[in-house]
Amino acid sequence: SNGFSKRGIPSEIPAEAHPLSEEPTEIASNINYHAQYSPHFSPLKFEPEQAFYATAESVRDRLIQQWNETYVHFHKNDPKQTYYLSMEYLQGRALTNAIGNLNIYDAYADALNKLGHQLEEIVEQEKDAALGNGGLGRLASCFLDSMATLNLPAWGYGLRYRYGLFKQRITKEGQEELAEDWLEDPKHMVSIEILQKFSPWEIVRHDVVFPVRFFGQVQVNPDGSRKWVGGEVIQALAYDVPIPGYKTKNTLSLRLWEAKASAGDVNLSQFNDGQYESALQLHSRAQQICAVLYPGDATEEGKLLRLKQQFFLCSASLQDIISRFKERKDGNGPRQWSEFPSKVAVQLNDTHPTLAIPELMRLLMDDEGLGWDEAWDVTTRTIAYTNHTVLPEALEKWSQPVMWKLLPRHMEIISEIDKRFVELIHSTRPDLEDKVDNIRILDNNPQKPVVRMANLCVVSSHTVNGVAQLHSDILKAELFSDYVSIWPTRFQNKTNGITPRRWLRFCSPELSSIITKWLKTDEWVTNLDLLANLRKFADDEDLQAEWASAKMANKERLAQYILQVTGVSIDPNSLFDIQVKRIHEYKRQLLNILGTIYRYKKLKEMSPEERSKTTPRTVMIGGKAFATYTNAKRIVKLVNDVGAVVNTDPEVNNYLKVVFVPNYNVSVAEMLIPGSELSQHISTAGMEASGTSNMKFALNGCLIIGTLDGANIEIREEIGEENFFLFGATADKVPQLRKDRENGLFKPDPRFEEAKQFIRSGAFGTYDYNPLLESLEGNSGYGHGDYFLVGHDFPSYMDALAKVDEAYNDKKKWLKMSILSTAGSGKFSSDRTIGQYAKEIWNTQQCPVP
Ligand code: NBG
Repeated sequence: SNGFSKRGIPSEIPAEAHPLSEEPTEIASNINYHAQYSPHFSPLKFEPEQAFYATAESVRDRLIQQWNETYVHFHKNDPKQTYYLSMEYLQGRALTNAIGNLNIYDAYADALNKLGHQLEEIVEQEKDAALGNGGLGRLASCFLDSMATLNLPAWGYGLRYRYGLFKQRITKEGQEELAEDWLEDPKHMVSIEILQKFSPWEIVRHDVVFPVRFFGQVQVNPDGSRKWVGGEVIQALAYDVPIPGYKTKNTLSLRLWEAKASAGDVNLSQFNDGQYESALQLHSRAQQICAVLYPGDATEEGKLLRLKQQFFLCSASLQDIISRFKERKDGNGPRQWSEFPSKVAVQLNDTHPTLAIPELMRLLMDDEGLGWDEAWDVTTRTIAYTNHTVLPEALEKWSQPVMWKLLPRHMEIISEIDKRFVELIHSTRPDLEDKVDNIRILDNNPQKPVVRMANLCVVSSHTVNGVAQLHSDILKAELFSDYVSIWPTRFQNKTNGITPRRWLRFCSPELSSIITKWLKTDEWVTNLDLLANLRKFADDEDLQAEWASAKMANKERLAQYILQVTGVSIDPNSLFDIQVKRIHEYKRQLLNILGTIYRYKKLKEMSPEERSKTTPRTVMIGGKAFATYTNAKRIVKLVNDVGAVVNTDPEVNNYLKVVFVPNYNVSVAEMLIPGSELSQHISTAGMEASGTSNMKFALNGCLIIGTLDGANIEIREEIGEENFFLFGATADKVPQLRKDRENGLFKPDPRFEEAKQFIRSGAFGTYDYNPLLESLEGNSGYGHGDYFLVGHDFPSYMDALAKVDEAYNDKKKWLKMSILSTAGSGKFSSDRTIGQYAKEIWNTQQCPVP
């Protein structure tokens, strides 16, 4: 011991940098090297936290090597590249994924052993990079993994938020939000000797900086050309996060922009006069841009900030894309702009990066001198748009006056696109004349003039896609039906997928080795359709026994975790029933908890004898509620209140436990999903565009109780309807059911009334749940009158739950269903999804690094 810390680096291991060796001893030296020479900590300490950073930096050496090779290879071969623009990425932790993809997991485990550490413990030190809200951000991260694994030339672009998605703490009051500082932990304030804000995975690119303008005015030049001038200019500085593919050299970049003021923006004379704040004004305004992931947009300031973020991402990314395009000249001098769409595919992840459209037009016309028609042709052949929701509140609309102020040149361009679209309707589609006000881009309602971002996307993209078959059908039949009649071939479906690396291979090594053993190959990790070969063994007793023991190990690990974070002890022999996702009324966590309440009430009424014949169940619900979404927060509180009563009720708590899993995030999901047996995907039909956790659960052999919504439909098709617990109204019936309800034709099921009454009786405490219960009553309308049809679907939901109990009691049958669920999940690999985007939207080809 060196006398400075409990644990120092073993002195017999030399500190040497062997960045590429796969020998555990050499890796240990390399980790040791980083522990001593990367100046984040005192070199005298080597506790798990320091060991994590040193390990991550050692892995980063390898990533940088491959990443450089990939860049050089792409530069030389000049393939068409995809640029994925997204305001969100939910990367989660990177260490296991990186060493898993690089195929050096065991070597790192050995190396750390030599240094006196356990890899499992080191992995736990890493903070989740939570630069996203939910499914949309996680999808972007799965897509990056697949693009790298499939050797596709691509870049991800996003923002380097200082604070990602908030951290959820559960108190007696319900949910509390805390700033989530993924770049540093408050406890580091004492343990980091040289304090820096950093993530070990990113590479700051001081050589990649672009100016981004806000406000200002449009200057008209003598030749009639226009130029955006004045206002304020903020610098976008690139941070690159290497994205390794699985067992390939190809390593892509997720380029995150950070906003900075330039050195010249300090007003030194003001500063010297003691006016520090105004001297540094632009610095502080620049800092605001990337400060938080989703600034509250209830205020005008909040809206403006969010719009600035969106533009910042679009402008910096497009300048970068254009400079790369120009850099790669062909043999005959500079490239023709008409070639741009054959070198560049830009994918907009929802409408958040819509401003890429007018920004590309502006750069082409005002900076590069193209005429309107040429610029429009290039833009529309380059841009494609993915829609992720039909919920009205998620369809972005920006105030025209705010846009004119912040982005005057872009508003000119948007107005011109709008005008030309209206002219097109006038001249070619008189039949749509009376609809033109709804489908044009500008909504000129004098009370509240807005720009409709989804309309701008549809009009300006070569391809528009939904994220599951039902969702894509609904887009075509409803939201975008008029555009379909104008451009029938523009619309496609791309059913979402998930990466099998993170979501099975690495999060459940136990189940993975069983699969590899029975399939006699591990090729399923990159060819997930091979899982179908498990079907023929679904009845095999040996496989079933191995399957059951892997599940049990994962359940025990999960039970440990739940005990640690909630203090509630759960029984690994009970049925683990999980619903985890953002809390939203349409996702119907309320239906789940009402069903659970009814179950509790019935258990209470039973004799001990009767009770002992029931199927013990552990209900776990987790997810974050948006900070200002009161009904969602009431649901979180209700689940916690129910848990507090049920879990301490000695009469029933051997048969039912109710746990709210706090702070649900990617890492928590990696723990929950492998240990799950039943998962709930119970949205009102037609409202969940796809869902992606349903795919993760199914892949891990967890059975689904669900509605015919989003990707549930396709999952059920693949794994067989006998292996899916279906209930609820179908999407086509929903509008009529809402009308019926309005006309007093809805007769609530007595069980539904009983459950609600039980809450009102004060069984779960004195908190006022009336506002929540009232959302289930009264006149129909968005957000009230049971718009989400909880009452309608309740009886069929209870019947489906009863079928679950029955199936679970037959262990062999359940195991078979579980195996068939995994076997039927091949379609839901994001490799399949990305392969389809590449072929059917981007027209890009693989470009593997030799
Ligand atoms: C979400 C949908 C999910 C879908 C993901 C990814 C938004 C706007 N949409 O159903 O609600 O799985 O996108 O496509 O976050």
